[in-house]
Amino acid sequence: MPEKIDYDAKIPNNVDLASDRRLQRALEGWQPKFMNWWGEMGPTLQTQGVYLRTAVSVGREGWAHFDHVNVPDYRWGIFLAERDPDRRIAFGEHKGEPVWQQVPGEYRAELQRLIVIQGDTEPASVEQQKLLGLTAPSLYDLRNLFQVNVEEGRHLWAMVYLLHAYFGREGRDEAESLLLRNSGSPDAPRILGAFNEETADWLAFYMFTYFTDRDGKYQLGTLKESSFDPLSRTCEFMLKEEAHHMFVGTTGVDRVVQRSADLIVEHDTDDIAPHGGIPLEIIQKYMNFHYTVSLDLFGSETSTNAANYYTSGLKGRWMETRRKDDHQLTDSAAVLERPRADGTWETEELQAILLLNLDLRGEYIADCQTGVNRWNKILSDHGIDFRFALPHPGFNRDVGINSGHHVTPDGTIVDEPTWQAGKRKWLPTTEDLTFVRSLMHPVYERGKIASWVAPPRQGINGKPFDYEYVYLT
Ligand code: BYC
Ligand code: FE
Ligand code: FE
Repeated sequence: MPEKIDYDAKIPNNVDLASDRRLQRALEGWQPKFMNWWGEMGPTLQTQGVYLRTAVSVGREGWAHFDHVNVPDYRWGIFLAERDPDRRIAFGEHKGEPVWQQVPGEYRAELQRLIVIQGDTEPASVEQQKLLGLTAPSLYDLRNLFQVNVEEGRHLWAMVYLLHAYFGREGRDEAESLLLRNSGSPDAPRILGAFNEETADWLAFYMFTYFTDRDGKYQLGTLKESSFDPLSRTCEFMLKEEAHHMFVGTTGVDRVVQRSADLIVEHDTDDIAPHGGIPLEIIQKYMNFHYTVSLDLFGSETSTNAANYYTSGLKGRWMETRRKDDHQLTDSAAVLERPRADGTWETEELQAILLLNLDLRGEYIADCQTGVNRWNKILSDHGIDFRFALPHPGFNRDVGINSGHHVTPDGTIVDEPTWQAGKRKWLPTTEDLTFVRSLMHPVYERGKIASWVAPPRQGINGKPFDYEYVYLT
């Protein structure tokens, strides 16, 4: 199994593409379509070079190389984590059998669907973030935006490789369609709801990379458990890149909270808008929005789709191999909290295998809480009493058992008028969005930063904050 990445090839790869001429030609046919899509739907801001990380190896150490590159010349490639020749299926009815190197006929449709859904989110996020380069708060942030964008582009490549290599003509058609749907398009929208929302400002970008990229982490984590080994190995490598996206989100929100807290202390008032800061209530509303649309990405709490994926061995649980049970779940139970029409919650016990989306969502929620704790620590260190909180998982939901119910952030089921009256307090209003947008001005002098966010503690790859991360014309 070749481990070194061939950078002389048109499409950098470690899958020995050169040995399969048909596949290579098919992917080289898709490549200019990808470049057209990038040109039209990718970042609006043109630069003379961005200090980017490019994958050069998939090994544990030193997989990345940093240098200024012209963004359209980024080497998008196909990189799978190393193959474990002894790997066996860890769950479901095929548990213990060797993993699959080809797609079993009976699971073809389901696997293709999972890969298409995953692939659809990657270019969608680039489209959502298209305009952000016009208003970045610093060159450091601008660089991080481009880094996230090129890697989401590479994640699209990762899924397109699987479609081309393993799903024949249908797979090639799906690969084309991934470039034809567009975020927010009325005729051909992206598949999942959250990926049709605008990422209209940088606070939204930090929230998106914190909450929505984190859904990516958990979904990729379950696909990494897949019995279809090429999918597993692709996801394993994507997860390495994904860590940086979440870093951008975590530290981005840190820095906004830090700046707001500094301004509250400095001016001895919560009303920091006149001082160019974002009030804590608005940060909380953004959190409520991005968290809840991300919860929708886990699908319905009860899902026979998810149960079938599990039994067939297509999609596992988070940290499947570390779980201490039979990895088949044929007779385990789990509980679900369901809103009732009379405004109370009922607890229902169901087969665990029907509640796998809920299981994954639970892992995700616990992880999200760690961010909230660190943001609250910033507030308490400043002697500020305000505390951020994740809303109840029933709040503001469009997918699953809570859709069609009105649930407040503290978990009270309310009627329509109460919901309408409360909404302004819980979710960003047009005025809030307009205000945040009014703060978004590009700050592209080295070492300078916008009014509403603190500088990062550290730069990228050991470089200082005032490094020239992006060459502008
Ligand atoms: N919007 O059994 P159910 C990332 C549909 S993010 C619209 O509840 P299932 C990234 C569903 O398709 C990670 N429709 O759902 C982050 C089904 O339709 P059918 C992306 C939705 O299948 C940032 C019906 O409702 N990866 O990587 O168990 C930047 C009932 O389905 C939605 C994946 O999602 C929705 N939100 O679970 C860049 C992994 N939710 O069959 C990238 C692959 C459900 O009735 N996807 N529906 O027509 C999956 O594993 C599953 O498809 C889902 C849904 C978890 C998404
Ligand atoms: Fe991604
Ligand atoms: Fe990501």
